Amino acid sequence: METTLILLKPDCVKRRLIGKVISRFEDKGLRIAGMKLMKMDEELAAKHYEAHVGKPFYAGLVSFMTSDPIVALAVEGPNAIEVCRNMMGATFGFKAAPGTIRGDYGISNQYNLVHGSDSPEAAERELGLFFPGGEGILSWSTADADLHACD
Ligand code: IDP
Ligand code: MG
Repeated sequence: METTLILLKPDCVKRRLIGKVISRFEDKGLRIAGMKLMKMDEELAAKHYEAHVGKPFYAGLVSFMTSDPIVALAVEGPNAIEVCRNMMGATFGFKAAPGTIRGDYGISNQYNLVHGSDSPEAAERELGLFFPGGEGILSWSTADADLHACD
C-alpha cells in the first residue's frame, strides 16, 4: 500500500475540472486520504520543485503554481505512485496518450493539470510539504475496500 501526493494545478481548478479529475482516481479504486484547497506560496513552490531549479521553465512554473489555488491530495492504494503517474500520462499534454488525464484534458507543456510524486522517496518528501506531520491525512475504509485489496 502506498500514499502519493497529487496536486490539481491552477489550470485544473480554474477550468472547474476538480471533480472530473478526482473522479478518475476514485473510480480507479484509490482512496482520498487527504484533500486541501489552498494557494501555494513561493517558499512551498521552491521546496516542491527544488529538483528543477536552474531549468529554463523553472521561473514560469513557480509563477504558474502560485498564481491561483490548487488542490493537494493524499491518494492511497496498492502501487498508488505508479498507478497515478500512469493515469496522469506523459508530462506534455500534446504527448500524453488519450485516456490519461493530461491526454484527455490538455495540450500544453506547462498547463498540464496534475502533479504526481514520481517515487516513494518523492512521495514521502512531498506529502511532508503539503501535509506536515501527517496532519489532514485520515485513516478510514472505503465501502468497497475488500474489492481493491491485493493478496
Ligand atoms: P512531471 O510533472 O510529469 O513529473 P517534470 O519534468 O517533473 O514533469 O516537470 C514538472 C512540471 O514542470 C511539469 O509538470 C510542467 O508543468 C512543467 N514543465 C516541465 N517541462 C517543461 C517545459 O519544457 N516547458 C514548460 N513547462 C515545463
Ligand atoms: Mg516531476
